[in-house]
Amino acid sequence: MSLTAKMSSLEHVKQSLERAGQDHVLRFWPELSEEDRDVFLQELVKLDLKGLKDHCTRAAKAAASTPRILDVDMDPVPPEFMGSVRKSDRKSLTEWEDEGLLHISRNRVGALLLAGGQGTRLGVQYPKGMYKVGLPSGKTLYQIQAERLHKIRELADGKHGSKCTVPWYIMTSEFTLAPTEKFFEENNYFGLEPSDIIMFEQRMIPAVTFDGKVILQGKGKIAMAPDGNGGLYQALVDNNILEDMKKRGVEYLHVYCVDNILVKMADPVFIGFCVTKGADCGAKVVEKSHPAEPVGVVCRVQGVPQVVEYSEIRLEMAELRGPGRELVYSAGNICNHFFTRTFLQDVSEKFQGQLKQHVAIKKVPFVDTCGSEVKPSKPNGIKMEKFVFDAFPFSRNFVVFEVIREDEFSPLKNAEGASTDTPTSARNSLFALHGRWATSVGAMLLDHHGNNIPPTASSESAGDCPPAQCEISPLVSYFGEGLEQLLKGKKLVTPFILDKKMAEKLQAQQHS
Ligand code: UD2
Repeated sequence: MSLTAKMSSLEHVKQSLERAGQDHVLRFWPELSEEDRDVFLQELVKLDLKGLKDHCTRAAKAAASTPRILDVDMDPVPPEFMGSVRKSDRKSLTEWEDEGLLHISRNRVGALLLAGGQGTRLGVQYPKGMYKVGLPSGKTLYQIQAERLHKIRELADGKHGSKCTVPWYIMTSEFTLAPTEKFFEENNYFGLEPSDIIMFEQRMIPAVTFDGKVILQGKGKIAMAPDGNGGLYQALVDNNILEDMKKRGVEYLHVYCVDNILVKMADPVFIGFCVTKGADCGAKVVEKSHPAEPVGVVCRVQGVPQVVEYSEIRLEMAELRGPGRELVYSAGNICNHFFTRTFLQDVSEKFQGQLKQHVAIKKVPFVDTCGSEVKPSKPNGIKMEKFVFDAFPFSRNFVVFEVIREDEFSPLKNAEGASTDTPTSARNSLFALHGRWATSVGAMLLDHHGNNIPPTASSESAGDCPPAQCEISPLVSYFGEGLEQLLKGKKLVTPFILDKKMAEKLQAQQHS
């Protein structure tokens, strides 16, 4: 940029900040080096300066008001809009799966990963998907997901004689884009076609103090945060992702969050169920483990589908039970959604402005008026976020699909030492599931003394006795299929890894 252009940009930024009541942002400008000024100016030019005043006022106002209780007009989702793995017969499940596999084989299905979060609770400085959960294979969450995508394509191709692709859209943020790109490149895209992995960035917005001032994180740096996983809808427009989907013929999207080690990528059963029901939008749920479990409840408010977060529901409502003692509001959101492309297009183009804003009160490091960096010991800042499920109210045909927690949901949220959702609980859930797959086809799991280890129903029921370490590569089995011919009657000394090589060896033994 020429000097004159720079001066005029600076002048424009200055005036806009003054108009927004945010002139403190340039307080340390005179102290900055020429290089830091250039970087800061570029950052400021990219900001939505017109909307800044509104953003700051709205944030301060929202943080000052008491959280809304939404449960007054709440109803469970009516049974006719619900499907359930537990309550369905084998025939229906197979039909849904066949329907899903057909669409996959015709290149109509894509997977979309929400990976713009900062993973603060886990406490790592890199994207959560790069986390190694401590499996015997050493795989990361990204690798597990990539391999499940591989396998689901293979299963669809095997059934339909196709050669399909399932594009993998990955929404990142300023924090996660570069390391994620590098990681995929270094790992050779886990064997997937690089052109089928489409990474894009969501927007960042400034964190604000309780009196509505943009927080300066450094003398020449504003504290910015991603705009929540509901930033997806804006990001789809910003990055022409919907056009890309259209070009590829993708009609159905499986949208999911990064941290569930058991996620069924592009799950054909879920997709088949939603398509069969003619849904434009769907949510996978698990039965809540107890009334106070901190997950959102998928329900209807004034007849409109939505997720009521645990902070928006009173305990007496969460505890309500039906005639069979079952929880009335039991549909726990697991951030696994189905959207048609046209629905995404509608939300992104027509309803963007109507999406709710949620307030998160956080500790945000800042520079004080003397220019010293401060790490606050108590919350001092407001981050505004949109949530991906806030698109549900715009659905014309919304469905819910309940799956079995032990088979499909074990999120990695917290660092080791926390009581739930840790690397150990995630790993154990996977071992327990894979152990059940192996024993259900007639294998025996043994410890290194040769003693039989019984399969565990779940990682939690294992208590002090963790499940046997049995890890089955997604490249061998997506959801327990194809194992009988390999494992029937086998005694497996744990830790046991069934990877492709081992599968080929076992196959060769069968034939010899
Ligand atoms: C999410 C769900 C919650 C429940 C839970 C189950 C939302 C808003 N909440 O809660 O209802 O289903 O998961 O595990 O969906 N992300 C972005 N950009 C952002 C912020 C987050 O892409 O600006 C991603 C993040 O990388 C992750 C996903 O969104 O993959 C969920 O984010 P989270 O872990 O912060 O959400 P959590 O656990 O509070």
